[in-house]
Amino acid sequence: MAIERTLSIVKPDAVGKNVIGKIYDRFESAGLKVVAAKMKHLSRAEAEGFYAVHKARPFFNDLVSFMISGPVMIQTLEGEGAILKNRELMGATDPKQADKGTIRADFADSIDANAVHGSDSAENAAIEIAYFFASSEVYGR
Ligand code: RTP
Ligand code: MG
Repeated sequence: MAIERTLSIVKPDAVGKNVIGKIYDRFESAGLKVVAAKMKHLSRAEAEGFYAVHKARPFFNDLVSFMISGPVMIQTLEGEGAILKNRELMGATDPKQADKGTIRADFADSIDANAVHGSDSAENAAIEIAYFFASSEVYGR
């Protein structure tokens, strides 16, 4: 399988619960490497731009308000099949539906406060990584 990069965000609920390190351990234990990282308190405009694909969805305003409710930890992950691997580690969007042992099953409280974001396709991964990181800030292979 090819080496890929994906964009991951530890959302405000998980940052507030002090589990950044526990979530990073899931990535590293699965062979995903953190090749870029920054903590940031997003502005409303930054969060709206990041989630622009969801603009027409009924949950858009709640999603943006939640994402700016506190700082987030943003990282680029690199590894074999990184996009799908990260989605598997995260678990289903709604933590009640998420498989045991996934990040959302273990750390998320609700479909809104669901601990992590992960890119869902190669195309979106490239867009999302470039949204937060200059190429000079990504230290991959
Ligand atoms: P994410 O983009 O954050 O990695 O999550 P995802 O792919 O699993 O879910 P997505 O469909 O992209 O939705 C983005 C975020 O919006 C919130 N959401 N709420 N109330 C609802 O029905 C609903 N659906 C989605 C979730 O917080 C989800 O992570
Ligand atoms: Mg998504």
